[in-house]
Amino acid sequence: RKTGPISCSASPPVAVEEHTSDTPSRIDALSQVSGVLGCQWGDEGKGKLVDILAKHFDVVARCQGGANAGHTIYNSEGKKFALHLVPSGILNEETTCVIGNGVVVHLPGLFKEIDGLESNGISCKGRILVSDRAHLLFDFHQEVDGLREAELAKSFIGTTKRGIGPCYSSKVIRNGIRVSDLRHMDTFPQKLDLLLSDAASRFKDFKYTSDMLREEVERYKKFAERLEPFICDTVHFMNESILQKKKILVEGGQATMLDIDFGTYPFVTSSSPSAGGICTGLGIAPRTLGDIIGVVKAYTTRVGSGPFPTELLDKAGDLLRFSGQEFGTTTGRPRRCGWLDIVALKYVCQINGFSSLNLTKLDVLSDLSEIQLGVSYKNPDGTPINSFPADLHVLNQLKVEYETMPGWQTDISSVRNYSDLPKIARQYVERIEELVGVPIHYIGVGPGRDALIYK
Ligand code: 2SA
Ligand code: GDP
Ligand code: MG
Repeated sequence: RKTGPISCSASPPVAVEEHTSDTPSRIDALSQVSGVLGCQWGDEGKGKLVDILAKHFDVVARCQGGANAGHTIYNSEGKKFALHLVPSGILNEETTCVIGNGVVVHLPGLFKEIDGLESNGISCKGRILVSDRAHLLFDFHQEVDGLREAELAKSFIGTTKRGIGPCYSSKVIRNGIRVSDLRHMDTFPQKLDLLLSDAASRFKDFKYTSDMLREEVERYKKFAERLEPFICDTVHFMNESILQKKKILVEGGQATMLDIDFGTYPFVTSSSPSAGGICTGLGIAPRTLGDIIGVVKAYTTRVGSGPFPTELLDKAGDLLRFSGQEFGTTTGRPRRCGWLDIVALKYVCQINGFSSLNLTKLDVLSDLSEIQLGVSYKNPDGTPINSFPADLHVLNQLKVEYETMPGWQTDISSVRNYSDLPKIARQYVERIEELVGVPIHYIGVGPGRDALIYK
């Protein structure tokens, strides 16, 4: 059960027991360190679940990705918020939000997000902690993202152009600039010069001048001052919070099918949105992790290029896009749509060891007379494929075998008890559970906070 406020300093805060007698037992039973991760290609509705769970957790932490994430949430009055870097726990005023070491932070974007939240009456000061080990994502990383995509021409990744790949590249090649470097403005210009010169030598269209460096340094001097109260040794903070028995919820961005290792490489993001990314992106030990909830849409969507075995390229896909309002939260791009892919879901369940699933957007399927589930893959010669293939050639040629189920053709958006769902809708839910072997504990039937069924 959630306890009182925490400070970033090492001094232990007083723990205040909060009475939450109306908490659904599913939420009460979640372990001290829990996680919410995407099971498909992102946009499953992770933000909504995190926002709902936040009031039962002391800390909500992001461990990877950056402002490529787009998490749409609604407050109790139905006001919409689109979050990118700030964790989706921010609407719950007692929750501390951590931006961990594994996140890449674009400061102009972060401040814009904070200003937007504060102008809506949501206080951020003292509630957002930014890791001193997190890497800084500069505007030039975004420009390079665009240049790289242009260079790839027809085989472009379809990135969000938020500079994610270039910033993680700087990190891995070891000339990245971290939040803690903002405390040493004397050496900062030299480090930034190295980064910008690198980009200029690599891309002929990247124009780098000494004025540019001077202006950027001046800008970052101001950012450094503004960021100072938010900077925290979040590794220490997270581990102290665990010792103090605080409840911690980790919010994943993107999803396992976009994971740099497990996704459909190279059509992936540049971080680890899977369970492993929680430990490396926050500095907490694997044995501290408890429940990890996988969020899976009742159908599948993907933005950007890359394999999508169950994609619907006909009117059925358009129908899902419009009923589900499938347009990118960050870029507004139309999302590709298709049926639920059980082969991919089983693969993702194996990698993450989910304790339960949140099936979202079940309401979007309500108009359909028939629903299909992709249950197995075959090679063009008819031989079975027993696991999710790494090879793009195999992925691009395989045939999906479907199970067809009837649609329930009834509006379910106001249903709040599992037993009140039409029998055919329950059969769909239970067939998914049976095929993947992980229980579905939460079912989304609308975008609002209340539109959740506890099973
Ligand atoms: P990037 O920008 O380097 O991470 O892009 C690499 C691939 O990862 C995909 N990606 C995403 N897919 C779904 N949703 C994301 N967030 C936004 C949203 C996306 C948007 O919530 O809607 O607004 O377009 C996200 N972020 C990265 C991306 O499409 C590439 O396939
Ligand atoms: P995230 O990136 O996983 O947090 O997901 P996004 O916020 O990018 O996209 C999910 C979209 O679906 C958002 O617009 C949510 O408001 C909406 N949403 C979430 N759950 C449900 C649901 O159960 N039903 C419906 N109709 N919409 C939902
Ligand atoms: Mg999203």
